Amino acid sequence: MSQTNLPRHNWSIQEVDALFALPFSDLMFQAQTVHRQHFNPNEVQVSTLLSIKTGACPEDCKYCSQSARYNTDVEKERLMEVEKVLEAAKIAKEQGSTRFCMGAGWRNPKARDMPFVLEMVKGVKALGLETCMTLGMIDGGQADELQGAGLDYYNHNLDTSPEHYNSIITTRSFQDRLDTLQNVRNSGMKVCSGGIVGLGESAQDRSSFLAQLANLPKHPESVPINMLVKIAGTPLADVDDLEHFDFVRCIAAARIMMPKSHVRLSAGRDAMNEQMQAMCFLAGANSIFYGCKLLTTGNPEANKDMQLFAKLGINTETVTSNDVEEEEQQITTAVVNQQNKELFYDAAI
Ligand code: SAM
Ligand code: DTB
Ligand code: SF4
Repeated sequence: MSQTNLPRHNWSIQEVDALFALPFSDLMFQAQTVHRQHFNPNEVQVSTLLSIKTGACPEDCKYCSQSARYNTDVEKERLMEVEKVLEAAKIAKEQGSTRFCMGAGWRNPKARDMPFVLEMVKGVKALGLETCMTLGMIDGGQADELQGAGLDYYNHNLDTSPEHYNSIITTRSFQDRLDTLQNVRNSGMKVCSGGIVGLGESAQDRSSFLAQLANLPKHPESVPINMLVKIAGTPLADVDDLEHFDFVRCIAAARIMMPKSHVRLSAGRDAMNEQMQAMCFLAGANSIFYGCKLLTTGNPEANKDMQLFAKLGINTETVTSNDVEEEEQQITTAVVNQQNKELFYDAAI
């Protein structure tokens, strides 16, 4: 472990390999030690995800249900109306979510889409929720416009290692992704960036991918680690499963390498039992997507998550970056945490 508590930006792939090679218990101990230096280990941030524009995407990401190039079951939908998005955001807030993430199946937003997207940001923000969007590649001007409308986070994943990247996506480059992240940073928005494991990559690819994230000039504030959700009809529909312990190791390594970032146990929870999810929290994951749907695939039911949190003594994290609504949000979260405990005790009796 490093001698100082300062986040580092000079990880070599060999150093990351060495983390992965540690005995599981030693890696978990390091990850938990780092986690407790920077976070309350019994708090998890919860975000709700909504697909505001689904399918017919021109990109060729081999894992994705929304690419127009593969024959998947996803129904194409136009950009949602602003009012419908705000209705979904209100429900997410009532259920105790503190951040609302809106995703679009786009290569990049077109000029004609921007006014609608900006209205969505303003409306969701006015509800007292943190806002996040993932719309594909954005240029500097679009990043500034989104920031100006009140967007707190922009999600854009590196997805995998630079070495494995061309086997997964050919319609945009790894450098394109770095450029979008730079535009987001320059605008002053917070960066949400992570990737997917279980794409058939090697162990070395996982080290290289995490080194890329940790060696960014500033660590992303939020790091989603997705376990591939296999989609029928995509080229990765039948790829071999990733060993679950290797997924937990990725979470632990991300925690150690990006000590102050929220590490999100992202897609793939529906295929994990409670014990596996608990192990991810022990490894330093402290954020989840909450609500029964991700973008096009399923996620555990909200009440299941609340029961799991109650069993583990986990509270949902309150919003700290939005002073105006903070008090109201704390009350909502306190109520949800209380309901959470009651749910558990009811179930236990
Ligand atoms: N179209 C935009 C883009 O690609 O930047 C935004 C939406 S896209 C669905 C956001 C991210 O979701 C992807 O970069 C990928 O990391 C993740 N993702 C997509 N499909 C997934 C799947 N089947 N399993 C796990 N993660 C997935
Ligand atoms: C991220 O890293 N994971 C989310 C979010 N960013 C946009 C998306 C997960 C998508 C899972 C597959 C689906 O539901 O289509
Ligand atoms: Fe399109 Fe995003 Fe899916 Fe790639 S990941 S196909 S860009 S929606």
